[in-house]
Amino acid sequence: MRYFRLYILLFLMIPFSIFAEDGSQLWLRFPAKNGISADKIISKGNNPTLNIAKKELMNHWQGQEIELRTDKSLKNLKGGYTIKSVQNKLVISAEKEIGLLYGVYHILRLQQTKSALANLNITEKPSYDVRILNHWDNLDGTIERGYAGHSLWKWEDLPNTISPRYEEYARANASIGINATVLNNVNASPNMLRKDYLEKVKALADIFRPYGIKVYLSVNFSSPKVLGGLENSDPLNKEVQKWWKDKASEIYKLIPDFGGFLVKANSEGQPGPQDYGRTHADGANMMADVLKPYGGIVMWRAFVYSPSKEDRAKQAYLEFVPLDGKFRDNVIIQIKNGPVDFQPREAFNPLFGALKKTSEMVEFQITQEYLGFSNHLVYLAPLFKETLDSDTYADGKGSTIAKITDGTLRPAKLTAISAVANIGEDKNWTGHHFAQANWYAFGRLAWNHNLSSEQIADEWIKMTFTDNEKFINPVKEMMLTSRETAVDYMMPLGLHHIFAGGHHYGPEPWGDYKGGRPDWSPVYYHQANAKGIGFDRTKTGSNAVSQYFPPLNDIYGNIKTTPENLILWFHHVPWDYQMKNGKTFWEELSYKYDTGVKNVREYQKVWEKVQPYLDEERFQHIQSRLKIQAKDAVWWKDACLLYFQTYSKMPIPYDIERPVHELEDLKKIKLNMGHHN
Ligand code: BDP
Repeated sequence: MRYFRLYILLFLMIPFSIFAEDGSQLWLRFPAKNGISADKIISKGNNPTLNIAKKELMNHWQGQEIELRTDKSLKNLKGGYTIKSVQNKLVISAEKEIGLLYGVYHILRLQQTKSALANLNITEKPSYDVRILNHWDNLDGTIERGYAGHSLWKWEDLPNTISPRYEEYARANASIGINATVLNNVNASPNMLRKDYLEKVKALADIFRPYGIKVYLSVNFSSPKVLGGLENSDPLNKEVQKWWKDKASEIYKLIPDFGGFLVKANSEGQPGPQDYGRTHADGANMMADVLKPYGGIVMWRAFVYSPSKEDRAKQAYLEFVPLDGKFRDNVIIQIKNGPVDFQPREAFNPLFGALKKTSEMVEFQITQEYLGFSNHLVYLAPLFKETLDSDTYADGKGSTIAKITDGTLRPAKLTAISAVANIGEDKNWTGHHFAQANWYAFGRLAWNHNLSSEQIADEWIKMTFTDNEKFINPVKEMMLTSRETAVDYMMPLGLHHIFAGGHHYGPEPWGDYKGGRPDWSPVYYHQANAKGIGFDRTKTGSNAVSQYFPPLNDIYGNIKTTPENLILWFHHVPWDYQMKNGKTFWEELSYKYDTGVKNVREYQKVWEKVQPYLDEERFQHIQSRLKIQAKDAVWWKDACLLYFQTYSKMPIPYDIERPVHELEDLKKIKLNMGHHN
C-alpha cells in the first residue's frame, strides 16, 4: 500500500518535473541526453576537466565527430581555444584542458542558439586573466545586499555534506568563462581564516577545480589580532608578518591553487593599515609577500572614504594616486566603476588610468542593491559597457577603461575584472529570472569585452527562453532599454545616492541624517535649494573635475559641454537652466521621471504579449515583478518630483500624469530592511 502511494505520487510528479519551469537550469538548456557516443570523441589522457568536457558532449552535442586536442603552442591564447572544422570533424584545441572545456561550451552555445556550425574557424582569447565573482556571503548564511535568498555555501554542513548546487554553480560559471570566486563578504569575518573554515573552503575548491575555478577569500585586516591573539595587526610588526606567512602556508597546504586575498581596509569602519599609521601599500605588500611564493595575488579595494570635508567622490583618488608605484607586482587595485558607489549612473572613476605603475581592475555590482533588488528588470550589460568604453584620455585619446585594465595599453602584469554576485539559494539562483542575464553578461564581457550588449542579450534570450523572433525582438528591446529606464525613474540627469538610508530600496531625497554621517545623506548628494539642484564638482565647488585627464576636466568643468546625463553629477544647475532641447531643467527632470514610468508600463504590455511563447511559471513570476516595478517607478517619480518641487516652485508640465501620492505620506514609508548606511 505504501509503495503504491509512492508510485501514484511519482506519477503525479512527472508532468511537473517535465514542465515545471523554476529557472534552475539557467541558460544551460542543451538538448538532454542525446549527445554523441564516446567513440565520436577523440582525445588523449584522463583528466577531470577533460572528462567533464567529454561528458557534456556525450550528453548534449548532437553534431559531428569532435577532437579535443591540447597543444602547448597555444599558450599565447591565455586559457583560450580554437575551434576548426577539419574535413568531417570539429577540432577544439587549447593549451590546457580548461580551454577545451570552454571550447565545448562554445559549440554547445552555437548549437543551442541555432547558429551556423559549418566551416568554423574560431579563435578565442579572454580579455582578462582573472574573471571573478565576489560573493558578499557571511558565515551565518546571510548575504549582504543579496536578494535571492540565503547563501549557497552551507558552512555548517561543509566539508562533510556537499550540496549538488556547488557543482552546478561551477558548471554555470565555466560555461561563460568565469574562472575565479571570492566566497565571502568584503566586510570579512576573521573566522574565515580559522582552520575549520579553511577545511570547508578546501571542499569547495576541490569541487570547483575541474571547472577551472580558483577560490579566493576576503580577509579581515585585524585577523592576526582577533584570531591569532597578537597584540596588534600592524603590517610592519614582524610577528604580524609571520602570522600571515604561517596562514598562507596553512592555506596552500589545503588548497595548492588558492587564488589570493580580497581586502577592504580602512573603509566604512573596517580595520586597515592606517589604524597603525601605515599606508594601503604597506598593508597590501605585506600580504602580497606571503602569497608570492605560491603565485597568489592581493586584490586591494580602492573603495575607501571617511566622513570628512572632502567630497566623497574624490577620496579614493586622493589616497591612492600618491601610492602609485609602491605596490608589489602581485597586487591589483580593485576599483568600483564609479567614484561614489554603484549608482544607477555615475561618471567613471577617475582612478582608472591615473595609477600608471599599478595594475587596476574594475569592480561592478551585479546584485541590484541600487537598482530595485530582485524586483526590477534591469539588464546591466549597457552599464558595464558604458564603463568599459569610457575614454579616460590617460595616455591620450582611446585610453578606454577596457584598454587600461586588459593590458593592451599598458602591458599590465595582472589583468582582472570582478563583480559582486547576485546569486543565492533561490531555485532560480538570482531572484528575478532576468537577473540571470546579468550574471551571464558579466561572464561574457569578462571573457570578451568587445561583445555588444545586444549580442549578449540575444544569446541569453535564445538560450534561456526561445528562439522565436516574436519573443526575442520585443524582449531584447525591453532589456536593452531597461537600464536607462531605471535611471529615468530613479535618478536621471546625474542624480545619485538619493536612496532611502540603510536598505537602499526606495526614494528618500529628503533624507538628511543630522547627527549621523552627512556623506550618507541624500541631501549631501543632490544639494537642492531655491536656486537649483546638483553637486558642484567644478572649480567653484569640490573640483573633482580636476581628477580627470584633459580634455575631460574641461569638458566636465563646463556646464555647456558636460553630457546632460551627468549634469547634476558635476554641476549645481538652476531650475530654469535651458537644456539642449529648449526645455527648462525642471521640465526636463519631470519628463525624465515620466519617461521612466511610461517605459515600465510599456514593458508590462510587452510581457503580456509574449505570453504564448513561454511557460506559465516564468511568465507569471516576471509579470508579478513588473507590477512591483511599475508601482515603484510611480513611487520614485512622485517622491522626487513632489520633493524637488518644494524648491523649484514650478509646475509639473501639464502633459504629465499628476502625482497619485502625497509627499507627506511618502516620507512616512519605512521599509523594514535595516542596514547601516
Ligand atoms: C556599499 C554597500 C555595503 C558594502 C560596500 C562595499 O552598501 O553593504 O559593504 O558597498 O562595497 O554599496 O564595501
